[in-house]
Amino acid sequence: MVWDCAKNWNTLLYAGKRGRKRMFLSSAFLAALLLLSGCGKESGRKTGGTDHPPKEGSERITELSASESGSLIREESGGKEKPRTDFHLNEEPIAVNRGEQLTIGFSQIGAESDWRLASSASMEQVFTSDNGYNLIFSDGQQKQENQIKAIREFIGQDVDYIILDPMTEYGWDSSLQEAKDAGIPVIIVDREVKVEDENLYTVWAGSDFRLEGDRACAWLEAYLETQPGLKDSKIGIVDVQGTLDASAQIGRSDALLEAVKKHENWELLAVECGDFVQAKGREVMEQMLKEYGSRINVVYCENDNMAYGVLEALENAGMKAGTDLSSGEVLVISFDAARQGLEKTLQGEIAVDTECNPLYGPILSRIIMALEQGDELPKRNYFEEKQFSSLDTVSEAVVNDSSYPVVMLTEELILGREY
Ligand code: GYE
Repeated sequence: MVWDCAKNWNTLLYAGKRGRKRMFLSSAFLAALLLLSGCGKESGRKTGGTDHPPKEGSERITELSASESGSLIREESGGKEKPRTDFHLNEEPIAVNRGEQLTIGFSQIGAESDWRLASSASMEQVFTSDNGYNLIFSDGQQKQENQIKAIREFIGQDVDYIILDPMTEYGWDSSLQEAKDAGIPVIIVDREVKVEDENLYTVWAGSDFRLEGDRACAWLEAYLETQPGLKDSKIGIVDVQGTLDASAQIGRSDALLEAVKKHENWELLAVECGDFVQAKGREVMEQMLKEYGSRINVVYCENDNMAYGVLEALENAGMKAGTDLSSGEVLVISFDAARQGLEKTLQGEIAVDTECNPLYGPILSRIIMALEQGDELPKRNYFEEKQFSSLDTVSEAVVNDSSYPVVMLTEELILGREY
């Protein structure tokens, strides 16, 4: 209860320019506001949905639109996870009659991948002047120092909110402290920040990267079990990692390390960074092929663009991507589920593609509206995601006793997606 009250105080006092203007309010009036905001009684905010994915399988999921796949399903607050269904990517972005525009400073990482381009487009589609926003978009060009500079510029411009998609997890304490001192709320999206004081940002929304990795590994485990000829054979794996110290890399790499520990016959031959970029993915794969050649059975590739590079390298080396390991094919695992990635999955070049949804513009707009209204939001909010394959041999991936359905890809499904 005490913790809830503290959080409500924080939300009320920390709601952008309007929040700052409110700070002259007398403490008696603030106490009244605290009561109104739900302190002292159960919050009336509705939650619903489920932590566990539906078990109906591919049929129902094929019917869902791509945008639905980005619903925000889980909130984590006070160390507990609760279901949450009140933000959805498929809802209209909010255009409320505010009477004044909100200025949003958005620090984007760069343009390294299809995923990143889709996320920038989503922001630009939602944060328009028609929707009541003035968006200042800053491209960090793959450098954390540029992002820090952008935060400082946003502070100088006295923006209403800062949205940060942080390149790596560490190194944000001072700039976020400066934003806090200036009374500007910071929303972290996609990757996470690790800061000494969690109050330096208001809320985080993004993907559960560890779960993505766990689901990919669970799929591999289930697939190998369907291949009796491979039982107990050594499975040589290489990991083409994303940008080091980025949450997406950490979660996905950790999942693989853990899975390798659990399987005596899985051998992690090499781990190399391809920076989430196609050309680097190809280079790294070329190197690994030189060193390990046909010992490589599985390439665990931490995003689609690097997977495209990996596929080029395999082709140039005269090797075939596929799932028939006993005939020497190399099984490629990927993440993001961008359109081209899914096309390659449908063609069988990528065996399984685990979704990471970049269409977070509408969710951020809803988060901002909630903050504007003084609502209390959970600190951490996860997007719901799917997993796609064109093989029908594995219908679910099981992680920590939860079953996650694997969606059977169709051309129609790919065409219906937004990215
Ligand atoms: O997987 C990759 C991008 O942070 C989730 O960054 C994001 C990752 C995504 O460049 O394609």
